[in-house]
Amino acid sequence: MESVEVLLTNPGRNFVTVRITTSDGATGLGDATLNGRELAVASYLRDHVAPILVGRDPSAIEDTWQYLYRGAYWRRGPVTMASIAAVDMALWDIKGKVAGLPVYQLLGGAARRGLLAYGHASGAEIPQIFDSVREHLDEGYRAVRVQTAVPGLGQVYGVSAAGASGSGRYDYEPARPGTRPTEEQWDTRAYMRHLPTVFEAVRGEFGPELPLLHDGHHRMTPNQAGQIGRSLEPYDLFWLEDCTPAENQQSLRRVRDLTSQPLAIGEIFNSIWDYQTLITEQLIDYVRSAVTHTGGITHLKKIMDFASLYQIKSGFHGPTDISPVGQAAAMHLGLAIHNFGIQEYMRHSDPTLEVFRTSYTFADGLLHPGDVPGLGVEYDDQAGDAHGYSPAYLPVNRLTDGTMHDW
Ligand code: GCO
Ligand code: MG
Repeated sequence: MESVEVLLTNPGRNFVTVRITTSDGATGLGDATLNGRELAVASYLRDHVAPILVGRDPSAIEDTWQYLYRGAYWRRGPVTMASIAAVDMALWDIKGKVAGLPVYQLLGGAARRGLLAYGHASGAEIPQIFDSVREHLDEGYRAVRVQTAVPGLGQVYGVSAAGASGSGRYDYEPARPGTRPTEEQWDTRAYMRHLPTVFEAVRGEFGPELPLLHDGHHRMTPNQAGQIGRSLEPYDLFWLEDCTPAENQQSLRRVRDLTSQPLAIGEIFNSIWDYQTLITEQLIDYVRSAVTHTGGITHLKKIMDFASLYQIKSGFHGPTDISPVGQAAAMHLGLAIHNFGIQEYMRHSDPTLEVFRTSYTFADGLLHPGDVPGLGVEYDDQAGDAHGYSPAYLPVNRLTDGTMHDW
């Protein structure tokens, strides 16, 4: 490796990208974006990773992974694992370009024609939710996540302010510009009373076939998660996501005892160890990790192979705070593994797609990473340099009495 650069850009939202150049002039890109903590990853990469990579063999992907993971002594954690992920992706990108093959071919080749994708519908009231679901169907989506406002509460995370008026679903932007997070209000009982009425209406309107998903954003206790899972069973959800914080993996036993609802967990996890109990006890159905936050293609492939022994599938995290490079990496991996389940997908904004030139496609509800050698994404320096880093944070959540809460 001749150079390891860290590129920061904000074409509407912040992205951290690693670009590795080899002595032969080949370049590879990796995504290290950690929403709201971007500068910590950029420093980790610039100050501690780039200097020790220069001069190393770019073809030695597994060895480089172990060198960064074991060599740091301090293991795991989102900053470390996003940094390793970005280097890993860039090395797979280079290997593909050198071989003249798309990365999915290096991972074993296509195991399906394309990746079933789901998008985010949301709204304040049922008619707006219907409109938002319809917009997705018109776009070709064959699976839709449904999020709703809650009567009595103000702005709720996951419900796009623009989407609430029936338009602007591409404006999904969880991090809000500013130097401090905004605060939202939360009431779990009000949410639990309201949510089944929304799914009853959506299922009634769109019929039994459309896969519907929902994200609980870690807001419930295991008992509450079991109750909401049970009350949603009649509406046949594809999955209920992050029903409870899962740092305590064993708490999912309680949820499983209470409901047969398919469960997806893991977007804030960053290593195979976060999944050990969840996978071996079959306490979840879908692995939600992002390639970007879980040590890259090399590590997430290991998690998925482990999960395959327990009939657990992928549902990789893919909001717009994963850059197009991270999205492409997820698509190559998803296309190649046997236990693919579904891929979260939202189109990035036009300014973002001017910085990151993608070659993946979305047609008839299916994503495909394309056949360009490597990951298939190019970085436009001129467009990237036009937008500097600017602070933006996810909101925080408080209960109505002011207590800090998960979201
Ligand atoms: C999802 C997520 C996102 C995250 C966001 C945090 O399911 O897509 O929950 O909305 O909250 O990516 O940065
Ligand atoms: Mg989520």
